[in-house]
Order: sequence, then structure tokens, then C-alpha cells
Amino acid sequence: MSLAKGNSIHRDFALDGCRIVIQQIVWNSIHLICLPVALHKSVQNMLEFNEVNGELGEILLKKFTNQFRIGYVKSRGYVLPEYYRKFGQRVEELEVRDDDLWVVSFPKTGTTWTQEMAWVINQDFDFEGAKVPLPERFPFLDHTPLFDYTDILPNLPELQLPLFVSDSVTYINEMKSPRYIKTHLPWELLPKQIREGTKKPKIIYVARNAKDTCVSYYHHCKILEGYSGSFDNYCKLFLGGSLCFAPFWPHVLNFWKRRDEPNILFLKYEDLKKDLPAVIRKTAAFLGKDLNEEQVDLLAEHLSFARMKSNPAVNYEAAIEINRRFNLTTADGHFMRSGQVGNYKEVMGPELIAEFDRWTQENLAKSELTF
Ligand code: PPS
Repeated sequence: MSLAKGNSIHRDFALDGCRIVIQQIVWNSIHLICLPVALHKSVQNMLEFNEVNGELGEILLKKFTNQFRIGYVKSRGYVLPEYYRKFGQRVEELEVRDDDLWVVSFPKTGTTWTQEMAWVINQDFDFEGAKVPLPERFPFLDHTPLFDYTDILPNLPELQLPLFVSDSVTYINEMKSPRYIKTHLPWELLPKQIREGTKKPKIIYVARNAKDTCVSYYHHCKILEGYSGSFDNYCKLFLGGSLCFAPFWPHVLNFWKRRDEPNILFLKYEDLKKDLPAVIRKTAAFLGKDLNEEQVDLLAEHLSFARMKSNPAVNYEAAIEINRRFNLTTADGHFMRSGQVGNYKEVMGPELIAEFDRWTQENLAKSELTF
């Protein structure tokens, strides 16, 4: 080997050595920069939970706990059943699909109505398929944590829970596309793929005026969720943002501000009441479906309050019957109750109405949203 050749080998070694050292420095720097970012992101995506304290926390514990609900927690500012501690992270990590269709709402704002409308339109008027119970074809993502049957089931072997009740996340994971998903979760608690925009399913959000929502939610909580307190205390919980999925206005306004995003449609219960065919047309356009007037009329008839009240696939009578049969709740009533705008006038006095109105004005002052 010549000297010159030997030198060039040494030089090559030296160069290689430098390259490795530089690579190492770059690699370490990338780690130093990216690791905290990655850690920060994963911490951001971890749900944290706080207690619901104070007078409202007391009312919840005394009047709104039962065999299937031991208590409440707050996560990202929203109240949820205690069971959400075990469940929430699975929602956070849920694999969303771009061809999912989501209906998102605060409870009792016209969710079922909107679900049925969206499903029939998107399924090209498959009225035969619409005979399948709605919770099966359009499952409720956050159903499972609302009803914790862990302590009940050993004593009630006859109580057979379908998967969409016992484990709604697994049910939804196993569904064929296109999936239809209902949730009452606020924007802040939707799966991170939606919040971060890596998946963009179509989302229909439906809102309703606070007073009718509160009255409807009160009846719902008595007949289906075991609330045993007074209406007055219920209103305190509603106004104080201490019911499941509350506070109410941030829930609504966080979708209102996103209403112009192409994958989001914002509807109001009051508009469905005022002009259902117009909302059907708007929803069809959002879903990319052409409807003729005959179809619009047919669907408006299918979605009328009278028809939905007598339709076992959507009226939740079966769920209420199960509650009665197994003594899970005791109050009587129907899911399809009044179906009216302004029904609150029958139960709220002038002072309470004034309080709700003030609260509404304060919260909507900076938005163009009206009810
Ligand atoms: S839930 O449990 O949160 O999913 O309830 P949700 O479906 O959002 O709301 C139930 C209320 O919507 C009324 N509803 C209707 N009103 C008019 N027309 C039709 N077709 C219709 N379908 C459901 C239902 O009666 C509940 O409102 P209230 O005021 O209690 O009657």
C-alpha cells in the first residue's frame, strides 16, 4: 500500500468519524426538541379529572346518584359521570373515519330527530332499514359511561345488555362504514383526530333554546337517569353547569363558531319545528344528496312528532320499559314528551324565566346566535 493511499484511507476514516459525530449531534438535538413536544402533546391528550364541589356537587350526590351512577367528575371543564374516568381515554383515542356521520348535541336539543333525518337521507330513503332500532344503527358513543351496570348485573342475570350499551366504543369500532355516531360530548372531548383535524367526518350539531332544553332534560333525567330532586334544584344544576355534558353555552358556542367549516352543519330545533322541509333540503345538500319534492314531503311526514312518537325504532319506549321492569328508575313519562317550542312556560315562573333569559343574553351577547 502506498503512503498516499494510506493517507487517503486515514482521511476517509476521519471524515466518516466527523459525519457520525455530526449525525449524533443532529439526532440528539432533534430528540431534545421533539421529545418535549411529543410529551407535551401526549400529556395534552391525557384526560384529567376534577371533583364537582360546592352546593351543586352536594345536590348531585344527594339527588342524582343511584344504582348505576355513583358520582360525577369534571374533565376539560365539563361534567360527566364518575365512570368517565375509566372510559374517556378510549374516546380520546377513537379511530375516526372520514366517511363517518356524527350527530353532536347537548342532551334534549333534538338529537333523535336529527339522527333519524340524517340517517334516512344518507341511506337513500331505506325505510325498511330504518325499522332497526336507532341506537343499533346510530349508536350513542357516550352511552356506556352514563349507565354503570357493574353492581347491578350480578343481581339481575335476566338483564341482557346489548354491546352498544355495555361497551359503546367497541360497538362503534366494529361497525361497517359508513358509520353513524351520536354523541353529547362537547368539542373539547371529541376524539383527538377530530379536534386536530386529521380526520374530517361530517358533523351535524343541533341546538335548542336553553329553557325548553332544561325542562326536557329534567323529565329525561327523572325517567331514564334516576334524578330524584326538585325542578328548582334541577334548574340550579342546569344554570350552574353541573349536569352531565354541561356547561350548556360553551357546548353550543364551540360548534356555533365552527359552523362555516365545510364538514360541519349547525341546526336549531326551532328551525326544524318552523320549517322541517327547509331543514331537510339543507341537510341533504350538506350530505351531497339530491332530493325531489316528493321525497322531502315523505321524509317530513316520517319525521313528524306524531309519527316519531309511535315509531318503536326511535321512541325509546323499550328503554323506559327496561328501567321500569328492573326498578332502575321509578318516574313515569315518555321520551317523545311535548315536542314543542315554548313548553317551558308550563313549568317555569316569571322569575325563573327572567333568570334564564338574562343568562342567555349574557352568554350570546358576543355571538350572532339567537333563539
Ligand atoms: S336525547 O336523549 O338527548 O337524545 O334527546 P333528544 O332527542 O335530543 O331530545 C328529545 C326532545 O326532542 C323532542 N323530539 C321532537 N320534537 C318534535 N318533533 C319530533 N319529531 C321530535 N322528536 C323528538 C322530544 O319530544 C324531546 O323534547 P321534549 O320537549 O321533551 O318533548
